[in-house]
Amino acid sequence: MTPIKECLINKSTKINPVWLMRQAGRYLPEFKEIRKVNPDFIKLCLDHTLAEEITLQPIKRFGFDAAIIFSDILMIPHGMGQTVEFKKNFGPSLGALELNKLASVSDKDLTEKLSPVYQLLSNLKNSNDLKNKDLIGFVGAPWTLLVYMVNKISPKNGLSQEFFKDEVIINEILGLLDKFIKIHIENQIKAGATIIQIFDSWAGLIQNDFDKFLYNPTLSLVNHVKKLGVPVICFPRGITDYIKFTKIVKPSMINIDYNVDPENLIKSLDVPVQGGLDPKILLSDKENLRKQINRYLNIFKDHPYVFNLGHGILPETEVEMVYELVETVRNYK
Ligand code: 1CP
Repeated sequence: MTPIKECLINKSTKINPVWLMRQAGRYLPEFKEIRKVNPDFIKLCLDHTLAEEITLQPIKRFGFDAAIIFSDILMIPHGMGQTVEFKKNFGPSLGALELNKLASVSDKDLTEKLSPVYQLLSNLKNSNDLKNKDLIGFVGAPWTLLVYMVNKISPKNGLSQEFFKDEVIINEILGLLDKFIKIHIENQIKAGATIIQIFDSWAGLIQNDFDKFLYNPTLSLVNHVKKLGVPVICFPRGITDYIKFTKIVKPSMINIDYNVDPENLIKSLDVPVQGGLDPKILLSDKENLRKQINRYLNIFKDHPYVFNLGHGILPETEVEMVYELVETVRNYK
């Protein structure tokens, strides 16, 4: 059994598996080399040979307990026919939202357009580098994808006030997202994903209608993944009530963000936990890094816990610090 599965099943395990969100791409020099000569990000994600190499880069260096496929949450809008571009020093930029066009996309269209992602998973499934490790497939949660599709740029560059004006459109997009995300999940599992993680990176922006934007759509996906017999990790970044979230949504594991107080949380939490460490700690020094890692490991000593970060690893992270992180987690007693 893989270390993460052991953690999910055996509640008294002392194992602390480790992997890092956004471990593939971003900070590794060998990724930057590939990226330099591949300016079209979507095209790179759909090149299964290069995507396989990038997925395995962090595994070869650090021996993490899981590989997360090199892909992106915005592959779904791309698969649904909305243009997605990644601009240097700016981030994603999405094209016009033509509902009629999106509504006419069939299951088969999406599956065909994203077929290199599934090819990537089936190529990785039997890789020697992934013996006794999990292969993590992922999706964006409906809320976060809705934000990008309607806002067209990252909300960190501003969230349009027009956003909630047209309820009919919002409801229609949420319906389409539920359908297409489920297809993407199912295709990934069939191709070899052993765990699915749901990234709700902008969940913290939800101000009202939590049932409609957070709980109901996430629960619908979680139930779908469970029905397919695979564990599901939820990461509703920035929400204030993780306990309520886990009670309603019941993920197999919850990834906490770095604003959560782990000591307080653990008192009333009964699902396995992943993550928490502020990725900025990796930009400090080794002594501080060891101290902060040990703090999380001590708090979760008697709780099933997968070591990870409280958000994606930052592009400016030095490789040396990642070696230190893995060694500290592995040597913890
Ligand atoms: O080199 C580059 O310019 C590309 C950088 C990059 C990479 C490496 C982007 C652009 N996406 C990815 C891959 C990616 N994205 C993975 C694959 C595996 C990995 O890196 O480990 C995953 C899991 C994601 C998920 C993702 N994409 C999220 C959710 C997680 C998170 O960090 O919050 C989000 C929000 C995106 C959108 C996205 N992709 C890329 C950018 C610049 C953005 C926008 C971020 C923003 O709005 O601030």
